[in-house]
Amino acid sequence: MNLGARARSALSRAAIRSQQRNEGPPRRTAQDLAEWARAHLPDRRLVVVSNREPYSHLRDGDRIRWVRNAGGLTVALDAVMQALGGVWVAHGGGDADRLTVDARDRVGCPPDRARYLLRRVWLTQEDHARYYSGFANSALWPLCHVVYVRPRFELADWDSYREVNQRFAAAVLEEVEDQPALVFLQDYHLALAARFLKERRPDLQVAMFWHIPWPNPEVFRVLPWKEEILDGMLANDVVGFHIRRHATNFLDGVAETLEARVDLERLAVDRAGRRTWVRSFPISVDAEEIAALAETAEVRRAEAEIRERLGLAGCKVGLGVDRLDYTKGIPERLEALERLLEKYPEWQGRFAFIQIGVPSRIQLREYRSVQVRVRRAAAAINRRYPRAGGPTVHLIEDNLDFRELVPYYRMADFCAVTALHDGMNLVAKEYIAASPDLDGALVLSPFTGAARELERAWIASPYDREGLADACHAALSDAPEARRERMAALRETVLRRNIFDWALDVLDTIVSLNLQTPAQEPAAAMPSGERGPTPRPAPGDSRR
Ligand code: GDG
Repeated sequence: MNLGARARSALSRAAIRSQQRNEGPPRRTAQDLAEWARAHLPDRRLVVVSNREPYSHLRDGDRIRWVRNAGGLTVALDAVMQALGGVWVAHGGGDADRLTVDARDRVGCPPDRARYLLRRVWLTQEDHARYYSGFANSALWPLCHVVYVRPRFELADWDSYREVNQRFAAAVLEEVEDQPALVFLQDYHLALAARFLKERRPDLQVAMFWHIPWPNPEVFRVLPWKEEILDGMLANDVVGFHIRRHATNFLDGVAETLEARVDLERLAVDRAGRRTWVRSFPISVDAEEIAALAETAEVRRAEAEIRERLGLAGCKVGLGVDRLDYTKGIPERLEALERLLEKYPEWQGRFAFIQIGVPSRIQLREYRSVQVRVRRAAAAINRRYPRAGGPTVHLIEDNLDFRELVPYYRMADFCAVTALHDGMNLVAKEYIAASPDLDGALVLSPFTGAARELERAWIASPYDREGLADACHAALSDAPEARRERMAALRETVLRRNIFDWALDVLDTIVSLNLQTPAQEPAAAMPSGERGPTPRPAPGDSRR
């Protein structure tokens, strides 16, 4: 063993010991976040804005019930809002949402013990078809994820997107009245909202977090409304991405598209007398809560029940958990698993794979088509490699409650996260947080944001079927001590930076960078790395 490998192994052993003693670096908590807000936002309202609401109300016969919505963004920010209070502005999508709001379209959340207000914005079916399914999910989503699904650009979708962004901004302005506020916009549905907010209230602090990748300028420049999208985003004081590459892609796109001073060293854009800071903040999960949940007797019982129900006795188990989205690389994963069984026949009959695939955006053709591909690939494996206890691939097309998901995480011998391109991918971190006995392995695509942090995962490209099959084999056959070392190191990473660290970093950066933002156009010389004004390509320019 060379020196590097020895040092890494010693560190991992230390990590195992520290995991076993449940030690580790001091962790940020919801309490820390609340204290930070009391100290730094004493006289300002906090307003979070996202398309998706954290809780929906649904009709259930004569009754109304509420559900907490799944999805990385809503789950993460709900924990933050419960700690901080304030207002969350979002689209009211539940069929009983209108029946549960007050005269100002607000409802307390969580509905059983209100900690903050949810202000619902109403969208018509036409808005939904054009702003959400159209521009957001058929233009921006495929544009930003470089996965070879061609984006569709429709003028009517774009018009609707602008109009809905205006409506979200109007709801925020109503909520803040004439008070100072920090408005935190979420994701690609709301790229124009900051511009509408600042037009009316230039004094508001406004920041945006872009939860999905930002493409390189070669890809970005096909967007017919690229100037307007960038103009909208540059109305924010801070724009955040998960990783530095997405931030620099964004800055490169600005430099190519607009007349602006792009400072690659300070990661800032100066334009029309104001500055936008661009930063990376890798998001995480509420790791302690997931870890605690995974240790409960209820989860252990559920795990045993699942093993029994799916006939998994004596079987190694692999797991995938995703929205059924073409970006998540699910068909590619199943093809690699078929190759695993072919190339390493010792796993035939001794290995089962559980794929939880939450139906998503099913009104769009590409999403229906990924669902069909996944079903076919699972059926093909089950035909070719039958297993005595039950099917080799169990496809669960259901939206489970998060508590129901944890036993699957806990029981899996490996979890496969094989996104073709992703912002972060929270499933990778949730799986690690839910593996307290260190008996698990992560097979991870290098095209996820998580791969930057989770270096001890088995990194394998979903585009390389052979390599991915080999990585799954390695994850299954690794010696027990080596597995534990890897998992301990991964857990240390995930537990070191949880969702509260992310929120604190983002909010503290917004507050402190805003203090540094020059009121006037900065006259100071730009440091090296600066790019001067970039000429806007003329119409008909061959670079378009
Ligand atoms: C976007 C970006 C970025 C899954 N199945 C169920 C369920 N889930 C939850 C998981 C996890 C979340 O959904 C998925 O999070 P991801 O991060 O993988 O992906 P996206 O939803 O595409 O999120 C992504 C994220 O925003 C945050 O910034 O990481 O890159 O694409 O939390 O647990 N939850 C429940 N039932 C399920 O069946 N309750």
